[in-house]
Amino acid sequence: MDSAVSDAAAYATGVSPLDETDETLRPWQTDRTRAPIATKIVVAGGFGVGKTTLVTTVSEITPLQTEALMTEASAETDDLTATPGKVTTTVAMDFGRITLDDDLVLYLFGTPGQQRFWFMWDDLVRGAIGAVVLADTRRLKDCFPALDYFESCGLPYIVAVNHFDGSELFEPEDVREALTIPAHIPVMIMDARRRISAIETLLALVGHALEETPE
Ligand SMILES: Nc1nc2c(ncn2[C@@H]2O[C@H](COP(=O)(O)OP(=O)(O)O)[C@@H](O)[C@H]2O)c(=O)[nH]1
Ligand SMILES: [Mg+2]
Repeated sequence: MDSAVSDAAAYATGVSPLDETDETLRPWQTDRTRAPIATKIVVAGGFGVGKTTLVTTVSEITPLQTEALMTEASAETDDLTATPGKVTTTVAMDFGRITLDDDLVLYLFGTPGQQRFWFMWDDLVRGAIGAVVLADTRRLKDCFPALDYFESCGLPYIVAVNHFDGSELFEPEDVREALTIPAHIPVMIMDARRRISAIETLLALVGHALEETPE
């Protein structure tokens, strides 16, 4: 069985993907007095924009992935013109974990991009503190549905442009204007393949979510 599928199967049978033996233990895993603050973050955006890449780049546990090989059956629904090298697609969700500052644990949930899986979104966002909406400047309109969704449900979000090699590099303010993003919402340019860059994006979201929902 393909490993992505077996991971998904383990998840479905209740074996937690956190029971990984290949990770180094974090202080909060051994010292009960250092209970971490655990938060849930959603990573959204159009098809092929880099959601799975971002979760995989930052996760300190082997990310749960539910990638499936794409077949010709999806040729009409999933547009591969901008990502011709893409051979798999996320059919349910991505899941990963990252500890920041030793006591802030982020659980990352990547949404499936395809519209036919949208029935899952209401479940995915439940309990989340915020969302990162990934955008690709070659296909900006692909992130409109995610923007609309978070606007309408009131979940704090930031926009992160995943800059692909060979695509034109825009200033955050140009992207803000093109997407009509309100001034108080951070817009960043990042690279989902670079851990530091992806972590900066997550920190920006955490900061923004704290501002939006003061306790
Ligand atoms: N050049 C470049 N390629 C990327 C970047 N992020 C993702 N990719 C590639 O783009 C493709 C789609 O990414 P993926 O994470 O599967 O997209 P998803 O559908 O949003 O989960 C993959 O082949 C990635 O290797 C990036 O920042 N730069
Ligand atoms: Mg994916």
